Amino acid sequence: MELKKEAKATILAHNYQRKEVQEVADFVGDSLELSRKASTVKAKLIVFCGVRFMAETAAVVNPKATVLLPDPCAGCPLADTIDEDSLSELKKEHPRAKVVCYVNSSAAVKAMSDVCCTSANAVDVVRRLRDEEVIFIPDENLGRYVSSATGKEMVLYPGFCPPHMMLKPEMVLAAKERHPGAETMVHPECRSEVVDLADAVLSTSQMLRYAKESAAREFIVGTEVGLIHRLEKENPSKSFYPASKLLVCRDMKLTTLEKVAECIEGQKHAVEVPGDVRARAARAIEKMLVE
Ligand code: CIZ
Repeated sequence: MELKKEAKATILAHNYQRKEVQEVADFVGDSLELSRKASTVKAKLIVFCGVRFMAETAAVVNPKATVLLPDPCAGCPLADTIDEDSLSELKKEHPRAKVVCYVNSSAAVKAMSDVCCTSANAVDVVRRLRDEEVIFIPDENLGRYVSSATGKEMVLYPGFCPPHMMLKPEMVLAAKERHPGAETMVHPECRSEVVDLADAVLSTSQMLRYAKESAAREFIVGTEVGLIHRLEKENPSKSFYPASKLLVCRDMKLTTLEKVAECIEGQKHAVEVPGDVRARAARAIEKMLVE
């Protein structure tokens, strides 16, 4: 991409992006990997092909760079389930609790939290808070999964990711019937009845690692369908089947090559995080990055 070179931009893309967008990116990963990458990128211009909370996180960890979001409408319905007021209420009810905030949340909500986590490190983050009361926001399914993996009871919040919630047990059972030799990997944002049917419950980066290392040749994939591109590219001799073709995040798919080019050309859609929010959110995000 000539434009990218001319603008000296670094393109970061999430694992759920369209395959042609992943192909022009300098780095593709999950939100933990992308946050780490964003914090060390030397370029002054980062084009973030993902959704708003991810671009905000990049802007928080790298305040010297301008972060562009190719489609300013690319949001996250899960992040939108919780705002500062509802978190305030919860904190009032549990004044001594530590707030563990899933990275799928606004910078303002992160700024009111003690530590952030992603699905790749949520279990480790919560384990470290063994002796503390914990409020886990905003994904209830992930919270429930972490709770059962760590044996720790937590105050949960009723947020959910619409595409992952769309996956029902009967769809997984039907996929298993179609592909009897396949291993089933599902994301911890799925409902617990789906998690119970899986051979492995994994974040996207963990799925990529698992598929590479497993002796299995076929996999049913219970997460957003965009991940299939990397799974196939990195494992050409193995087969990957979406648990359901309905697992599509519309917000992730808003980013197209045309919008990437337009935003670089016009230096459009910079993501701004106000200074006071940035400083407080940075504390919770930095704790996640060193975990
Ligand atoms: O953490 C992320 O990037 C998300 C949203 C999913 C995953 O498992 O990678």
